[in-house]
Amino acid sequence: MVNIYQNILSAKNEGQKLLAVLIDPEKIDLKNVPSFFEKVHQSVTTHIFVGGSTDYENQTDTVVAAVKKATNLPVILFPGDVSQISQKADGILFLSLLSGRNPEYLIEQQVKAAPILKNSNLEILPTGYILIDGKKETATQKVSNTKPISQDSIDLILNTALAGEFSGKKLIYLEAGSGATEAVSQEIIKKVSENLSIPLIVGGGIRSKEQLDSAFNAGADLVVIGTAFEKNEDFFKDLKK
Ligand code: 1GP
Repeated sequence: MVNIYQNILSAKNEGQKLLAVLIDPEKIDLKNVPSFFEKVHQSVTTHIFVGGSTDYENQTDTVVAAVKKATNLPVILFPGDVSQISQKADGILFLSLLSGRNPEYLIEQQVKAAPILKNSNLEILPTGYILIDGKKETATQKVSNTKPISQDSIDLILNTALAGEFSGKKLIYLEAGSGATEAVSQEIIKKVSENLSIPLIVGGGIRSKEQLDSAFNAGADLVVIGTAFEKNEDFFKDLKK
């Protein structure tokens, strides 16, 4: 069995940076999965995340099955809600939306997911999820009915991340939102990563090798990219092993 969290921790301790490709079950065309993964495997990608704010046609399980068939990389669910749990994945980001004040996404969805996860082999990764203003209204904002934190409120972002760590979260995810116009700033990543002991995930609006490197240099341990690969699979060529 893969030990996802231990591997992320070891990578952090060794200074090895991690890249997750995000697959949105509502957007991927199943017949393109094998060719998509040929490109993924030539790149420095280390993890696959599967999820989105919504999955109206319940595609998650089918997509996870196709992805598992195409890769040996760890496949981690990044669910928008309790309906997006597939037992075929390796792990799940057990997210609490710490930036918001909507109990539905702070604890209610988690209570609903508990009996499903109790009887599953998915590795559970407790994650403090922090929405940061990426200058574009995101699906997560709309679905969760919460507001992101302004990029100017660095102390609030830091204190939210610390509150997550002190509550026992094993990961903190700074999220500018899928397709964000503005990615999370280097200043925020630096401040949070310097003050956190647990691994830091950063995603939203990263669409170039330069942005990826600057997120890593600022202190991100794992970066998540989705939209840039959806729009242009040639981007993988810039990220060759
Ligand atoms: C969104 O952080 C992820 O949840 C990835 O964002 O699609 O903008 O790469 P992008």
